[in-house]
Amino acid sequence: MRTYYSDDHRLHHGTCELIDGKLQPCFEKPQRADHILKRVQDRQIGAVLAPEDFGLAPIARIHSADYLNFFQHAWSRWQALNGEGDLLPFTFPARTLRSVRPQNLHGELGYYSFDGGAPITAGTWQAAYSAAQVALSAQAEISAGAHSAFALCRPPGHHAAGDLMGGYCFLNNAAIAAQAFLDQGKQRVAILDVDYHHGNGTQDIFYRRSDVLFTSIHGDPAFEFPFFLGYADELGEGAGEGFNFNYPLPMGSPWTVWAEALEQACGRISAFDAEVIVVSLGVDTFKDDPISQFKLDSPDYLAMGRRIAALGKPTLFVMEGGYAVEAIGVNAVNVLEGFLGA
Ligand code: Q9C
Ligand code: ZN
Repeated sequence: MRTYYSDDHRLHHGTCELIDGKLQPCFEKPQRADHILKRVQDRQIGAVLAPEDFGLAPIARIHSADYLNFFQHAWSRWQALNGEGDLLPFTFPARTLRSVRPQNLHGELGYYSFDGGAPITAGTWQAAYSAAQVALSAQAEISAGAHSAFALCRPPGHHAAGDLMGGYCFLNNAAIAAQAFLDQGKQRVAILDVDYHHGNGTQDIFYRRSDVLFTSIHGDPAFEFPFFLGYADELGEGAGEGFNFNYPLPMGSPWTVWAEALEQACGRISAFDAEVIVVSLGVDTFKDDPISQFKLDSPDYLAMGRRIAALGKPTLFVMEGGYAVEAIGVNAVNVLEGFLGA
C-alpha cells in the first residue's frame, strides 16, 4: 500500500488549546505525523510519495467559496491588525443569536467556527490545502486501479463541514476524496469513520444525499465532543434518509464492544453495495489516548484492518485523530497491516 505525505503539515502548529480552564499545548501537533511516517517506513508497507496538486476545484466541491476565501486570507487580515498569537474564535452564532456574517475578523471567524479548537497560524492554510491534496492523490491512485492507499493527512478533517471549522479541522479531507470518486464516475461511496469523535462535518456534508453512506463509531456525544451531533437517531434527511448510521458507545468501551459496532457498520456498508470505501482513520480510540475514553489496545487495530479488508472493496485510508503520540504510528499502521494481511 502506498502512502501519500507532504512535509507541509509542519506549517500548521497551533500554540495552545483551552482545557480544564487552562491553556495547554495543542494535542494536534506535527510529531503525530512524524511518528506515523516513521512507522510506515520501518514496516516497509510501501512507497511514500509526495502529493500531486489538483488545485482548488475539488476542494470547492465540498467547501463554499466564501469559506475558502475567508480561511485563505484570515491570517493576513490578522497580521494587518497586528495580531499576536494564533487566530482563535471566541463568539459563535449559537441559539438565540443570528447566523449573520459580520465584517469584523473575529466576528467572521466565529461565524465560520463551531468551537475554539482550530487555531489559524501563518501556515495553516497551506498545511490544510496540502493535506487535501494528499487525500486527493491517494484517491487518484485508487481511481487508477489500486486496491488501497493511505493519505497521511495533517491537519485532520472530519469535524470540518462545508463552511465550518473546529475540532482541529479546517478542510474535510475524507469528504473531498469521497466527492472526487463520485465526480470521476463512482455512484456509491461508503465512509467508515473510526475516529473516537463523531465526524460531524462529514455527516453534515452528505446528510441529504444517497450517493454517500456515512457510518461512524464514536464516544456517545451526550458525554463527549462534539456533543451536538452524532446521536443514533440521526439517519439522514430527504434523499439521504437511511444513508447515515451512528454508533455512539459508552465511555470506557473496550474492543469487544467496539467490534460489535464495527460489525453493524460493515453490515450497512455491504447492504449499500459500496463501490469504494473511505476510512476516516482516527486512532484516538487507544486506551492511553490523553483526550479520549475508549480502551482499544494496539493489536486490536490489526483486527480492525482485517475486518475492513473483509468488505472486499477498494479502500482509501485518510488519517484523522490520535493523540497518544508514542503509540500513534504503531496503531495507525497496524490498521493498514491488518488490512494488507487479511
Ligand atoms: N478543549 C479529532 O480527533 N477537544 N479532533 C476539545 C476541550 C476537541 C478532536 C477539548 C477534540 C477534537 C480530529
Ligand atoms: Zn478524534
